[in-house]
Amino acid sequence: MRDDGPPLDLRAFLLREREAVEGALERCLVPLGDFLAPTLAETGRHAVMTGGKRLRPILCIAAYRACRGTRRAAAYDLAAALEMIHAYSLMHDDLPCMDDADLRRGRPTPHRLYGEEATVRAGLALIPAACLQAHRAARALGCGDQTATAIVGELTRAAGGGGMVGGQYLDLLAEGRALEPDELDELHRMKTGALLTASLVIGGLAAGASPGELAGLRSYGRSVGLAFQITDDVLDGTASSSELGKNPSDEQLQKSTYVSLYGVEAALRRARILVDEALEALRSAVIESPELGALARYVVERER
Ligand code: GRG
Repeated sequence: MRDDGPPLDLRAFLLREREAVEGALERCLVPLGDFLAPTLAETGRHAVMTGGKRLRPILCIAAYRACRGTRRAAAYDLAAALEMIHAYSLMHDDLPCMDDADLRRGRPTPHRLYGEEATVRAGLALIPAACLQAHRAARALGCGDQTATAIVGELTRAAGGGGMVGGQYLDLLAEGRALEPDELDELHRMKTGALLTASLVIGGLAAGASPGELAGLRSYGRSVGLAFQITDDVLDGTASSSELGKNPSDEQLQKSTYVSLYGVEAALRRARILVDEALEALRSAVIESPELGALARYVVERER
């Protein structure tokens, strides 16, 4: 990867991308209102539209561009599907039977506002809605049937038992128990890393990336995904719930974290090494993308 062009104004880039992603999310919520009762549609809207960094769709868009995708505006409709899956995962993660959280992104969690039943149902409705959205958007971007199917397959595998759901299951089993480093890596590669990686691969698939480029994006995602989680643990362990806009903390939930395992300094060192590995993965695959370069660094430098 060449990183010697004009420096990217990351702040402006993120603001612009978030705005475009949110426009696409608004479009995605329209069909949801057609088949969900008004309270459920409102619960889903709260979960999808209440802030957040929008990192997964932004990674998807950056990968699409890095692999010479040209239909930039339409690509946001594809990227939005990743945020719909992410939104469902957060609303269910916060339920009393999981993390029992009151606060997310500085706002009351969906079940505190709309109740558990509405939160479970609206969250579940987002899963097929995201798959449909991904398929429709891929076709609208000009992807053939095979590629559109591969994109939906990538999304569902990342969200399923071998990815996010499997990682969450390991996480719930691990509460109150000290995990070994390899176990913690495996848990987070599934719980957090799988969807982040899928975001990149989906962007690449939609742009018609070569097998080498797809492998490079996958490898970048694997490293960035873990670096992201390590930083998440450091922020969780060092910032207050009002600074982070969420509660309870991992410590309160008696979870093993990269901070409890390595301490803050060593955890951050490992995150930086992973970022270097992510950048090296781009270089090896000859993917030139100042955006993906800046996003890898952002993942460990962010403050929330
Ligand atoms: C039934 C076992 C079972 C699972 C259901 C609930 C669930 C599936 C999965 C939850 C997995 C989960 C919460 C993953 C996300 C981890 C994470 C680091 C979230 C924070 O992401 P950010 O920082 O959030 O990107 P924002 O707020 O910026 O969008």
